[in-house]
Amino acid sequence: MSRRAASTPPVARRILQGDRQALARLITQVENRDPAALPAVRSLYPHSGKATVVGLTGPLGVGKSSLVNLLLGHLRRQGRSVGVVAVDPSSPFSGGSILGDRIRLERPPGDSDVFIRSMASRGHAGGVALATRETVRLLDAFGMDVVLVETVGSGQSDVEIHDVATTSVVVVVPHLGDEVQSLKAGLFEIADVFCVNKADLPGADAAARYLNEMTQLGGRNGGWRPAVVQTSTVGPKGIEELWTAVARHEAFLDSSGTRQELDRRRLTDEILGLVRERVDARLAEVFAREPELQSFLDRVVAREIDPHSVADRLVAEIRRSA
Ligand SMILES: Nc1nc2c(ncn2[C@@H]2O[C@H](COP(=O)(O)OP(=O)(O)OP(=O)(O)O)[C@@H](O)[C@H]2O)c(=O)[nH]1
Ligand SMILES: [Mg+2]
Repeated sequence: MSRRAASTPPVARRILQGDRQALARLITQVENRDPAALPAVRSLYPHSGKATVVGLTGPLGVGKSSLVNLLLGHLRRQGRSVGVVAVDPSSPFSGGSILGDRIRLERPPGDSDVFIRSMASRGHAGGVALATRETVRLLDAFGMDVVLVETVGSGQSDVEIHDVATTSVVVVVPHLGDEVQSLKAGLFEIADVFCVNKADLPGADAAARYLNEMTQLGGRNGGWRPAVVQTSTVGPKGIEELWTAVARHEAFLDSSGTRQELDRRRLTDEILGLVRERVDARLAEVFAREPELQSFLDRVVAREIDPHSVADRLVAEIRRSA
């Protein structure tokens, strides 16, 4: 047994052997930010980086879960294993159905090549991005060919999905009224594929035309012009085209060398974020602990000395204690 294998935590070994319960438990630990998860999470990292990670984001009720459901069926018919992560859904996936919405996921019972997970973002301030990223990575390491991630596109979560997904699909519906605002607020920039869902309703052609015009204007990094597809989950229609658009973007990532570039940029951000977290915690600890710094703070409050002086002292103190 190699040294690395010998040092692999048993949980990680079980996950690599396909133990779904071990996977589910580790994801729960990650969600709870339990430090006990770290050794397994770290040792699984080298097994990640193989999955196609597709983010589906967009305003409430546009049909993201319905599309995930149909994509899941499409991919399973192609024999691919699929992980599903739904972040803060109003209609959470659970046990093969989407609660509150009665949408059955297209999955034969006991299908071991599908793993579905809902995660709440509420009460996890700042931790959603981290938990989502790690969960996707664990499903990737577990061996899923494709991971589908559903997020509601509002504010911060848009950025998160772009940080996690290799292809970001922005879902909209024919009547673009409110969505145009959301698109302006950031969804437009992250789209690799636009999906005009509910194309069974009037106005889908006009919406697709509008989006196509918009994508012609934008000079995007890397030279990819977002694809625009129309789908309907009643019928259904356009699911294969949606997947083809995703696959085309994935192929572009490889042929253009963008995949590696993106990976490097994201991992840089991740590493800097991790360092920042640690440095922040350490700074707060030293500042609270050192009576001298606290007395300096009193003098800053009294306007006797300025904040810069104390910042210099704090940096010096950190250096000394390191
Ligand atoms: N007419 C029509 N209705 C659809 C279509 N796709 C989804 N719906 C309906 O739209 C509603 C919302 O669908 P979901 O799949 O739950 O949408 P969602 O974007 O996941 O919703 P949230 O997770 O709550 O943001 C449901 O009532 C669906 O039946 C479609 O293609 N055409
Ligand atoms: Mg949903």
